[in-house]
Amino acid sequence: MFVLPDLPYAYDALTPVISDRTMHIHHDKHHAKYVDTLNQLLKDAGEKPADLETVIRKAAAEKKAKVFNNAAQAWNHDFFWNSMTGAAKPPGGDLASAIERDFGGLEKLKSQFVDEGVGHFASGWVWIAANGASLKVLSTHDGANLLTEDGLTPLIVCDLWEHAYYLDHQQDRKGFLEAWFDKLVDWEFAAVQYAAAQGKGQPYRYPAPKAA
Ligand code: MN3
Repeated sequence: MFVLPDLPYAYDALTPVISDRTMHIHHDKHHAKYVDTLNQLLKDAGEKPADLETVIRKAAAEKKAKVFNNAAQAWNHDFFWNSMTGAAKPPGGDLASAIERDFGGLEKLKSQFVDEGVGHFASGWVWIAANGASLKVLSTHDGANLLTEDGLTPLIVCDLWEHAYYLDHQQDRKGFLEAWFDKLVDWEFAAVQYAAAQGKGQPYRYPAPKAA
């Protein structure tokens, strides 16, 4: 059984950009539902997978949409929680140099990230990813993520589904993304992912399942 990991901070750590109420609904209801549905689907199929990453790749290859959507959404949400912090510091080291080299600075990366998220039609996710040392901004639809994309390691992600921002920002996706980028990105987490993209250390993995 896959678990619903606890948030890596308090429910009110991300205020005022993301309220305590949004975090309770988003984590305790939305994220929990994806995990529960996935566990039920795996139980019905008699499967006991060792890790969520394998489930996602296998479901994508076998075109099992329901398993894929729930597994990928479980993964994406935990990755999203880890992409944020209530004590954000600017990027440093190699990652800061790469942002300067590939985008011309943090403000330009922000513009590209916000434009990608605003321009993304309907639900999905906006990512900063690395292909080896080089950085890029991209978005994926519905539950899709980068585990099925060869060579791409995600650094951070932001949820573009309306449930992520509607209570706090109503229809203002742009305002949400700007505030999110300025106040909440955990660049230290991104830096660990960036090192892993270049073969230094391990990238983020969803917590291992527990016996039922
Ligand atoms: Mn969500």
